[in-house]
Amino acid sequence: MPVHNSDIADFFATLADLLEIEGANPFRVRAYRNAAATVRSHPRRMADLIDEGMDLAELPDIGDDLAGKIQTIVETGRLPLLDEVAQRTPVELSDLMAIEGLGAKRVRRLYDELGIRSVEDLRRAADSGAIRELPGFGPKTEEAIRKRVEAHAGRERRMKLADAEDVADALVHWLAGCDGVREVVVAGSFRRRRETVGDLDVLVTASKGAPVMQRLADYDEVDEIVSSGKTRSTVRLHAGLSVDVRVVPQVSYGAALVYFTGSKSHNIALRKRGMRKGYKVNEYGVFKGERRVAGQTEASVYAKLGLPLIPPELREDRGEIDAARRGRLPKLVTLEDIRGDLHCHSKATDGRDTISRMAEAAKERGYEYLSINDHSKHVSVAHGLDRKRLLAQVRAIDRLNAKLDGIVVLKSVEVDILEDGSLDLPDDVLKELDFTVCAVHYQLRLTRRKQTERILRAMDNPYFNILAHPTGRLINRRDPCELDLERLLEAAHERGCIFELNAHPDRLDLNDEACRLAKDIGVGIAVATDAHSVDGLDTMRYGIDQARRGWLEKKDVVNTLSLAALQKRLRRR
Ligand code: DGT
Ligand code: CA
Ligand code: CA
Repeated sequence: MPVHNSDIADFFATLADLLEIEGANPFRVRAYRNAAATVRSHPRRMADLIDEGMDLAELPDIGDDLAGKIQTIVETGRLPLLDEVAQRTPVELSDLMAIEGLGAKRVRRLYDELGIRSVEDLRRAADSGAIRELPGFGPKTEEAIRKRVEAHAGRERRMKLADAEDVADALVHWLAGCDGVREVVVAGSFRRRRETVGDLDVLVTASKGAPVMQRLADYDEVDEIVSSGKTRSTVRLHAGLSVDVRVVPQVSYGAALVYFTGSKSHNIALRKRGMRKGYKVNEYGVFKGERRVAGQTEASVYAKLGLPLIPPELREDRGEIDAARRGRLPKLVTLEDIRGDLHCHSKATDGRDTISRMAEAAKERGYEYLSINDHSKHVSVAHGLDRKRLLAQVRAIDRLNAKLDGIVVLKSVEVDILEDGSLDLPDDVLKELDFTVCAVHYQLRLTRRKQTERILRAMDNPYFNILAHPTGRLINRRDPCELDLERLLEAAHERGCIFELNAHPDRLDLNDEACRLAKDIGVGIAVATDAHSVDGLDTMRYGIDQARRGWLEKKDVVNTLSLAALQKRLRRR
C-alpha cells in the first residue's frame, strides 16, 4: 500500500508530541503540528504530488526541510528523526497526549515519577491510587484522569468481532428473558460480520416497548444509560461497548432488520431503487402511498424491490444490488463446506496439544484432513524445527496416519520467509512434505517494493504453496505490511500458489476486500485457523464470515475440496 497522507501526518504529529514532552522549543513543536494538519487535510496524496514533480515546499506550512522529510517518508516508510527521538522518549507517550487534560508537562511527570508509558499504565496507576500521591495531582485529578481514560478507550476503539460476540450473546440472552419479547437480534455491522464493530444495534420485537427498556436498565453490565425512550434506548456497557436497542412491532420486523443491519450505503441504494418503483422504503416497511405492502420479513422487503434476499455480509454497496438484480449473487461458502484445516500447530513448537489430539479434534469437527504446521527455526518461538526435527515429525505423522481412521494428518510446516526471500528450511526436507505454508514474521516494515520482492522471490521456490497471514496485520494492534498485493496475487496465480485467510479473530488476514481481489484474479484461498490448541480449531467460523464478506464461494476456497482434489490443487503450475 502506498504511504497515505494520514500516515505522514501521524509521523509529524507523534514527533511533535515527543518533542513537546522533551521540552523542545515550542515553535519547532508547532511547526510539526502544522505540517501534520496540512498533509492530513490535503486532497491529493503526497506520493502522487512527488511523482508529478511538484515541489512540496510550496504547500502552506511546509518548508524545504519538511518537504525533504515527506519525501523520505514516502520513499522509505520511516522518519529517521522520529526514530532518533524515540530512542530517548517512548513513542507510546504520544498516545497519552490524546487523553483530555493531560498536557506534555503532566505526561512527562507521570513518566518520570511513576514510569507510566501507555494508556493502560495510566489506567492501572489511577485505579491503584498512585496518581493522587504525586504533588500537584491529588484525588480529584486522579478521578478525572480515570474517567477520561475510560472515555478515551470508548472513543478510540472499535471492538473486535469475536469480543463483541461475547458481549452480545449475554445481552441477547438477558433481553430474551423479558415477558412479551419475541425476537431479539443484533443487527448493524455485527450482523454483517465486520471484523470490528463500533456499537451493537439490537432489535427487539414486542407488543410494548416499556418493559423491554426496563429490562435493559436492569442489566448488570450497564455502566451508563446514555438516552432512554419508550421504544429506543442507548446504553454503555462496562465492557466499553455502546448498545442501541430498538423495539418494533412484529409487522415491521423485516423492514427494521433490513434498515438496522445496514450498511447505511446499502440502505440508501435500496431506498433509491424503491423510489424508482414508486415505493417508500423505511424501517417500518415498504409503502405504496400510505399502505404498507411489505415489511414483516426481510425477504418480503427485497422481493417488493424485485430482488432475492441479499446475505448481510454482502450489504456494503459493493455491487451486491446489481448482482442480485441480475441473479448473479455469489453462493457464499459456509462452515459446512469446510473439509479440513490447513494451518495448525502442535506441541513440537508453540502449540499446546499433541498431533494426535489435534487429529482427533479435527475428526470430531467432521473434517477429512488437518495439517500440522509447526514453525521453522527462525521465528522466535521456543524450539523451532530444524531439518532433522522436521524429518522426525514427518516420520511420526506417517506412523500416526497408519493408526488413524477417518482423518488424515497432512505433513506441513510454517516456514519463515527470510529477508532475502529464501525459505528457512532446505528444499530436500520441504519436498518430504505434503505442502508448505510460508510466512513473514520479522522485518515487517520493509518498503513496499522490498517486501513485495521478498515474497515474490519466496514464491519462486517450487516448494512454496500457501502464503500465511499475507499482510501481517493484527486488528487494532499492528498495521498491515506495505505490499503490492495485486502483483503478489498475479504472481501466485501464474505459479499456482494459494493465499491464506487466517481465521484468527486478531488477524482475519487476508481481509474481505483482498479476498475479493484474490477471487477476481483467480487465486485460491485457504481459510485456516492457525490453531495453537484444539480449541483454536473453532475460530474457523470467523474466517468463513470474512470469506463471505469477500464474496467467496465454495469453489474459491481450497479446503472445501476432498483430500484427493486438494492434493491435486496444491500441485504447482
Ligand atoms: P458500526 O456501528 O460503526 O460498526 O457500523 P453500523 O453499520 O452498525 O452503523 P450504526 O451502528 O451507526 O447504524 C446501524 C445501522 O443503522 C446502519 O448499518 C444502517 C442504519 N443507519 C444508521 N444511520 C442511517 C442513516 O442515516 N440512513 C440510513 N439509511 N440508515 C442508517
Ligand atoms: Ca453498529
Ligand atoms: Ca448504532
